[in-house]
Amino acid sequence: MSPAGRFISLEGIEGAGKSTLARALEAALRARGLPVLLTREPGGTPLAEQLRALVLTRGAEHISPEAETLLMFAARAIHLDNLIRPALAAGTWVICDRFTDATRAYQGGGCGVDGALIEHLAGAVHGALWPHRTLLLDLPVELGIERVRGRRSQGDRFEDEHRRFFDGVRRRYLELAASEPDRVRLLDASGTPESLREQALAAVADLLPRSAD
Ligand code: Z5A
Repeated sequence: MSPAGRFISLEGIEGAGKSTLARALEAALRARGLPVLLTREPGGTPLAEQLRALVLTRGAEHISPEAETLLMFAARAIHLDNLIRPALAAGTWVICDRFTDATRAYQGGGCGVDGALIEHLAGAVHGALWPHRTLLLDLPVELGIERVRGRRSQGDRFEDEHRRFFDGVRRRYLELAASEPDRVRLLDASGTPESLREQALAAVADLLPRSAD
């Protein structure tokens, strides 16, 4: 039987460089001979990607932060059942671009959804299954906005939110890193992609099998 895989999530405000780092980390782990699955939230499976499109695309109809939260966890439940849990059980390393910490930071810290609701849903949807390591890519909000400015012509409903929203998101992320320092590792995302990759590899080094480090 394969040893259980490792679950790594990447978090941060928009433009922090998660997607760029996810690809670099995937390549680095593969180079060490490890089987890797790169996935993202919301999304990751065909049905969960449909929920992603639904929740991220601005529509005329109002969606409350609580409804957003429920949709995030619905997509997460599908993603866990159909992709993440089977991959981990098969010994695959899962790199997930965002997970429940994003709900805590965006819906909780940014939109003011009751933390007790988020924790209740997290418990119901994934219980004790949390990432073995979460890499929090931290950078000033202005720098994140600068990096993604002009990339999308219409912007999605989250990127239309103002800076104060992202300040709240970043603050909540930093609180999470302070409260769970073993799982959530803070990386300085203001430097080059290469420096971020080195920080990320150092932050997961203790998870690597001895022959692969
Ligand atoms: N969301 C939520 O509200 N609740 C939840 O529970 C979950 C998600 C799971 C989609 O997420 C939205 O869903 C997100 C939160 C919400 N909305 N927002 N904001 P996403 O992860 O798919 O989208 P995103 O956060 O907008 O990702 P992003 O803007 O693509 O950022 P990124 O992945 O962190 O960055 P990147 O694509 O790697 O890089 C952005 C740009 O910066 C690009 O031009 C790069 O070439 C450049 N870059 C990257 N790294 C660097 C460095 N180190 N230096 C300079 N430039 C760099």
